[in-house]
Amino acid sequence: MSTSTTTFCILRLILLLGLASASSQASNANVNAGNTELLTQILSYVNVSASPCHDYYSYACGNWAQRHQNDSFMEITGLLDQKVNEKLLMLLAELQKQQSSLQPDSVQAKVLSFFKTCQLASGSTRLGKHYLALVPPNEKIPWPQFKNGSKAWDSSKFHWMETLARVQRFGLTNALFDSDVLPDLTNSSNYLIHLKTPSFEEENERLGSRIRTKAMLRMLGTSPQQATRLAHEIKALEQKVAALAARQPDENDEADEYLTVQELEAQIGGQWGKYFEILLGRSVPAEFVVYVDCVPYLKALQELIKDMDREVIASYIMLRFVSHLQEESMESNEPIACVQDVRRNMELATNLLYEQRFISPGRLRRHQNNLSELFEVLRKQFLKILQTNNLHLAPQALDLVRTKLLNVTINIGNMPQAVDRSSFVNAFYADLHLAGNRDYAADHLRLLEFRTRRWFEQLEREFNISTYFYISDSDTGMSSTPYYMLRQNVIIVPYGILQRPVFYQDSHDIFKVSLLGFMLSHELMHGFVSGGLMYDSRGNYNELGAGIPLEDKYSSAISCLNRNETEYMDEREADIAGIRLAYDAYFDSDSKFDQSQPSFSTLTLKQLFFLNVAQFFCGDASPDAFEGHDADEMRLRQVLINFAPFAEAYGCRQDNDNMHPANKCRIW
Ligand SMILES: *[C@@H]1O[C@H](CO)[C@@H](O)[C@H](O)[C@H]1NC(C)=O
Ligand SMILES: *[C@@H]1O[C@H](CO)[C@@H](O)[C@H](O)[C@H]1NC(C)=O
Ligand SMILES: *[C@@H]1O[C@H](CO)[C@@H](O)[C@H](O)[C@H]1NC(C)=O
Ligand SMILES: *[C@@H]1O[C@H](CO)[C@@H](O)[C@H](O)[C@H]1NC(C)=O
Ligand SMILES: *[C@@H]1O[C@H](CO)[C@@H](O)[C@H](O)[C@H]1NC(C)=O
Ligand SMILES: *[C@@H]1O[C@H](CO)[C@@H](O)[C@H](O)[C@H]1NC(C)=O
Ligand SMILES: *[C@@H]1O[C@H](CO)[C@@H](O)[C@H](O)[C@H]1NC(C)=O
Ligand SMILES: CC(=O)N[C@H]1CO[C@H](CO)[C@@H](O)[C@@H]1O
Ligand SMILES: [Zn+2]
Repeated sequence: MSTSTTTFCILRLILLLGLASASSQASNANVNAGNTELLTQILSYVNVSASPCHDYYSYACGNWAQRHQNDSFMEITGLLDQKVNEKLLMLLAELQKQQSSLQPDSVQAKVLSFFKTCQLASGSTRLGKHYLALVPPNEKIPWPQFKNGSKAWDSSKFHWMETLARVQRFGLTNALFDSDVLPDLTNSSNYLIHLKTPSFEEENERLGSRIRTKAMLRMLGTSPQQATRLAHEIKALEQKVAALAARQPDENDEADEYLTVQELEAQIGGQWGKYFEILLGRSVPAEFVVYVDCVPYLKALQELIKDMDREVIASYIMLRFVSHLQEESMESNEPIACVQDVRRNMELATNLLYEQRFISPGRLRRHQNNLSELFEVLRKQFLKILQTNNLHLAPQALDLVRTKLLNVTINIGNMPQAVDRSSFVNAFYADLHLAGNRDYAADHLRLLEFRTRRWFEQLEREFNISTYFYISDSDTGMSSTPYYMLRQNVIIVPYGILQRPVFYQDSHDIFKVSLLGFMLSHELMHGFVSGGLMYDSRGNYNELGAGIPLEDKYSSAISCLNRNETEYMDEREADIAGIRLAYDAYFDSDSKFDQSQPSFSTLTLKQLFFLNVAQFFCGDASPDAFEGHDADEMRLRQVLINFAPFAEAYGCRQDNDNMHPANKCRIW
């Protein structure tokens, strides 16, 4: 056994002894010290010169940027991620010291191997060119720019669907058409391949400008003359495809269909059987069923591509592939970047190691109990709201909502909840074989392929909540923020959130119910907002649920909320409904929480509640840095101006103060 493991044993032992011998008085003192520490941090962000009723964001977050001027993160969740990364870095250093005693095929060894590859691989193994040499369009030809000397590129050997399937195995989606494995709309137990029209909305869903496209081609080895011509033609191809995708389907065309491979080939043309075989890496029978909501588009696409220069199509697919790879890479071999790289590529393994090293079984159980307890309080609060039926829903609709609410589950750590985790995770990674030869692209490609393969394997079994975890995309894998899975009706709470300042087991409940309580109720409400209500308790499409947002009272609440326009109405709904849930859970007359004035602060409990929630939104990101949400300042303002107890807590004057307009919007 190496020295480092011994050290941990001693450390653990001391901790245990320390706890065992602590008198209740001493632990009370600890609790108070913990509360004071939390409060000190909270107050350090406050700009006392700003007026809470005029601009609560300036008041609650005014000093945040200054306090964190030397930090690379931009908000509280970034701070938590940094803590997670630092812990993982320590864990990896420990693994490194024990390297010789690690089982070569253990999850630990695989995690360490990729971390070291990230750190030690030469820059040349990270280049797009190198990836492309490892993944040619097929086994017979290279990408056009790598062709042999003066011989022409043998375009007769290029088949676009085959090449697309080959690069999609590494996680590329949304190029030419989108092909993904998702739960069946009407039965979420079953996963199906969904073929969809590609989207061109986001920047990463299309190529850059012609100049950028040309520069990329040059970087990948295309000659200057070729690059000019190709960039022009590739952009033209993308524009034609985007135009097809934007075309409204004919009234007569079926909107969506379950089609067999055989039917696809007959209706659309193209070698779909072969495509799916390559994509799934197994034989696919002619009766294999996929879900297609874009038959006319796919027909038109086949027609379009039939007459195009194959070199242009190959180059288009190649560029989209390389952009995808760039997005999936950290482009740095700094230790923290490599930790993030491990997190995003091997999330399940990382979660297991983090749990084993930093959360003892006893502590995990206490966290689980505490979190479940908090969640049950929030659930009960929403049940109470449903009883009052503010929205005047019909009894069946109300029933649907209630059943769904009762069925929401929590998954802590994004881990399978009802199995032996260690053996589950080891089995999960059993057929991942990393080369560990300091070739970054080689191992990165193996990991991307591995994750995509596991994702596609969801086709082969029914959904099972006992073994469920989300095979996350890279961004989710690197983040500690809770999220809600619509089709599984599960809230996933990453381990990273269960630490200070968001969660401190022994702190006063006001800190927990405000910040973590708000995060959980926001996620819970995602199941009960415009974009969530159409799914029932099992995540199946439900007509009755889909109708709820169209009801009078609901739709006027939406118009009210949209008086300051937002692209992200679901988020705003979840915020506005979520704050009420968390607040009432604490302050309702029948709440179990202590409502007496705490000794550690002169702020009232209600003020503490709002201050702690508000600081979830603090940060120093520029307003246009937000994706999928309004900017934090806007989010906070909307939450508070629409929630009367805020104005009461601070004695704001109605219509005189910015933060207290008379007209407030309420959904549930
Ligand atoms: C604090 O608030 C005052 C009053 O609004 C303002 O003048 C000052 O710039 C704020 N300080 C910071 C650091 O934002
Ligand atoms: C940031 O770094 C500068 C220079 O080292 C130091 O003077 C300053 O106190 C630091 N700020 C904080 C909030 O730690
Ligand atoms: C290039 O040509 C040589 C000789 O004709 C051949 O051995 C080699 O396999 C070719 N390489 C590619 C990538 O086609
Ligand atoms: C969903 O599919 C599974 C497996 O095919 C089946 O057992 C189940 O009854 C289906 N559920 C519904 C609601 O149709
Ligand atoms: C969490 O656990 C602590 C200590 O075990 C307890 O005092 C507190 O009431 C619990 N809070 C919630 C919200 O469950
Ligand atoms: C779900 O998984 C658990 C654990 O592997 C297993 O015991 C159970 O039978 C599975 N349930 C279904 C319906 O397959
Ligand atoms: C939000 O809407 C209100 C009422 O129309 C308006 O007074 C206010 O300026 C808007 N705020 C923002 C940030 O757009
Ligand atoms: C997974 C789960 O919680 N299922 C429950 C959903 O709700 C119904 C009705 O309340 C229960 O019978 C299920 O057990
Ligand atoms: Zn959200």
